[in-house]
Amino acid sequence: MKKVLTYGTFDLLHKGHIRILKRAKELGDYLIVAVSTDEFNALKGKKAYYSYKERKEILESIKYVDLVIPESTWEQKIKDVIKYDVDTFVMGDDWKGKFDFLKDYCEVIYLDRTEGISTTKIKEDLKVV
Ligand code: C2G
Repeated sequence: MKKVLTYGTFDLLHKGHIRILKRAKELGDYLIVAVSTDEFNALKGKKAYYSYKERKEILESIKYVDLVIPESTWEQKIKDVIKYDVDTFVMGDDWKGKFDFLKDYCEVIYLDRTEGISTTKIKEDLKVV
């Protein structure tokens, strides 16, 4: 069984998230998503609208997703790749090159980001002027 792993906040789920999860799943048979905890988001300078628990519940309802685990540090990726016997690590290409150190442990693939949509854009567009 080919296992794929990806990381993210996945707040205010949108088509960009769905498309990367779909393409990530197409690279294997089992997709693990490490979703950022609220505390880790604070480290990333992000404040998610949905809590970790809610974002986890939403991701678990997506047909492409097989397992959701917490992302609580920048340093956990190698441990996760080994612990879950991951074959392929996937991220959007806004992260291109940032996780190449994982190439010693698994395949590393950066997929094109979906243009024109982001959680930030959604928040901006919904702001009542
Ligand atoms: N994404 C995308 N297209 C968009 C928006 C996001 O393909 N329009 C992808 C991102 O490239 C990322 C994933 O969706 O691979 C999740 O995006 P975010 O929730 O913004 O995650 P991020 O804050 O980039 O956190 O350790 C890695 C970090 O946790 C990544």
